[in-house]
Amino acid sequence: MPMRVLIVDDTNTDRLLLKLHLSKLGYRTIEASNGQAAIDQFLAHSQDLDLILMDVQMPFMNGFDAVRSIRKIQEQQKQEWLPVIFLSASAEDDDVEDGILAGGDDYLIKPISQKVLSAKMLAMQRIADMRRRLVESNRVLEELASTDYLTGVANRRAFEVMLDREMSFVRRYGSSMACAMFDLDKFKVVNDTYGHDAGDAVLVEVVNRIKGVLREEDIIGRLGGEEFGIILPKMPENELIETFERYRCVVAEHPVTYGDIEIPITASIGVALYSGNKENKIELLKRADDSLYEAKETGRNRVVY
Ligand code: GH3
Ligand code: MG
Ligand code: MG
Ligand code: MG
Repeated sequence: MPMRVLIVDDTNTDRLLLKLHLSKLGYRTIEASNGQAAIDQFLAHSQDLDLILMDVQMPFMNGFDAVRSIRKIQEQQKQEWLPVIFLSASAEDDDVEDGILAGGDDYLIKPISQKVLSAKMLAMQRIADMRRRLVESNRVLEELASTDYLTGVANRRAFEVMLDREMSFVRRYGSSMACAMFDLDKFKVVNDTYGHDAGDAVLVEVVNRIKGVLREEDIIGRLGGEEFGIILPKMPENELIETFERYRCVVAEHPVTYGDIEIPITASIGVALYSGNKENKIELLKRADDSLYEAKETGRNRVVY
């Protein structure tokens, strides 16, 4: 997709010349004839805009003010940086400095050489591409850093961040939520009997079964090994046991098929209810873990609240 450029200039002929020049070079263009119109165009097209060429002297709102507003909007909306080149009749050092301080990336003095403008635009494009790659690789890294590799659910770090967030929702809005620790029973035996790969397949299948019965807003994370955390926001106390019994059953009711072997599997679940007391996430998890311990002690394959 060719770069899309917003041309801002109050002088019709200047705008037209730029437009012709850029079209010849294969760029797509949109236009505005003053600062306020430039902001409007920016708001309407910010998803599909690669560069702004901004005149400085314009009625109503000058180019510097327009760019200051655009930068503020971008910051508030956490948008990517959009390159801006000022095109100005003034060659004063102070104006060049003001332009860069206002958020411009470059400042060219009119009359503009078409060759220089093309070269500068290329440089801007290069920087914009680099930024885009950086933003994308940060996104990928962030996802990797918060996902469990085997099962694809949140890892412990990401789970705890979400737990913190859900707990503060409860404190703010006064609802209640469930936090559970979910641990496969005698899983070491599964590994010892069928091999580690079979164990991995069981972990993946169990997670898929649980995900199949979770609501959209529910959260599951792998806390370690064969132990998972579950958060059920807006969960009333009287539905707790019934809900987690369903999760227990969905694991226990059918063995997991691995190749031509059938691996029976059960899980124990320790549940804690959170209704907004002063506990932190570690203390809440500890309560769930205490319930889990009790579930294990009293025979496994059960829910303890
Ligand atoms: P309990 O009912 O008391 O929970 O017994 P358990 O055997 O499940 O518990 P224990 O903590 O003794 O053993 C957990 C086992 O889980 C041991 C470890 O090898 C296995 N495990 C942990 N992570 C993985 C994994 O990613 N893949 C596989 N295949 N096994 C794992
Ligand atoms: Mg002007
Ligand atoms: Mg276990
Ligand atoms: Mg365990």
